[in-house]
Amino acid sequence: MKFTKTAVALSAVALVLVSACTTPTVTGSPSAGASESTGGAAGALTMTFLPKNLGNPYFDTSTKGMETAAKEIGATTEQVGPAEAAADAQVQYIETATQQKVSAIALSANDQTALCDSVKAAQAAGVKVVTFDSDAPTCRDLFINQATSEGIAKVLVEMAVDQSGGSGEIAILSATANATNQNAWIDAMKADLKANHPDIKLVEVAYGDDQDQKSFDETASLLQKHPKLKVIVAPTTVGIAAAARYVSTSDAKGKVMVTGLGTPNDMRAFVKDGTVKEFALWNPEELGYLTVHAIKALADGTITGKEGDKFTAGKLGDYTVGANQTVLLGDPYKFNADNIDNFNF
Ligand code: RAM
Repeated sequence: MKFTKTAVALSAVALVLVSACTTPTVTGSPSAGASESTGGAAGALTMTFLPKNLGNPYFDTSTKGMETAAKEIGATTEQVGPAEAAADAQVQYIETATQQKVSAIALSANDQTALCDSVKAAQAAGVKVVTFDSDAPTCRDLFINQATSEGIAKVLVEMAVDQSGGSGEIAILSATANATNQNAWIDAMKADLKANHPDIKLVEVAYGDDQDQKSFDETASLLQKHPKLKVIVAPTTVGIAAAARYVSTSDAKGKVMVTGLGTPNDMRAFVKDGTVKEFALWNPEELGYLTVHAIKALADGTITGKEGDKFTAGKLGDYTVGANQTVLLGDPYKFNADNIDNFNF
């Protein structure tokens, strides 16, 4: 497993060093076209990074990992993306990258299938499309998965069981209703709850759309509609931070626990003030770093996406492509009052 406490603490140090000496390119419009050369020679790889949305600390961190790996391999990179996490808003960026004939697009897909026409057009023009974080399983060349859906769901359910005492009402505050990743995790959570925790009742799945204000408002509404609620599980870094902020200053503090997937830097204050007992995540910086090394391996023919293909991802070491053209980063990790100060992302 790559995501040990030591590895993350070291990578947090690396993150500070990296951010001190590079300026990741972030452009908000497809026509802005400002790209940053990371030192690539003629014929070097060019990559467009397209997260679900800009301004999300989770993707800021994955981009740092991507930029680190791009420097190592001499690739030229550009990050683009919409302000709101919507698939139709991502299409224009895929089309622009296709016109620019970049070598590859690293995409966190806001929908399983809605991007596939533009993804296929990119591929027909010779652009590799590699999803990371949130997949478009029927059309991409490769998916870099942070952890299995079952593994993520298991950790989320474990925390909900622990924080509810094993019975009573819980609710989920998700990202967008179409997000491939959250929907897969929620389906796996429902299966786990049904099979193993019949005394826990999932009363509602609400959607904050990975927007801070909408997530905050949906939290208020969940608390109002479900007075017996014990736990809000938000499997989104934006949602969990907004839910914790709401609960921390409301009467629900101490009665309704907030858990899910968050970044340690967003959640630290809420762990310290008792709103949050425990939450989980993987290392987004490592996810970005692995994605760029996988793109290089795909572009230079080291891997084709076939199960069993092997490549080396720089300092993270060796990886093997699994079923369905998927590369797995590792396991999710739990953060709580005992360990949160060891992390800086
Ligand atoms: C948000 C996004 C992202 C997800 C994390 C946990 O930042 O929805 O896709 O992986 O939360």
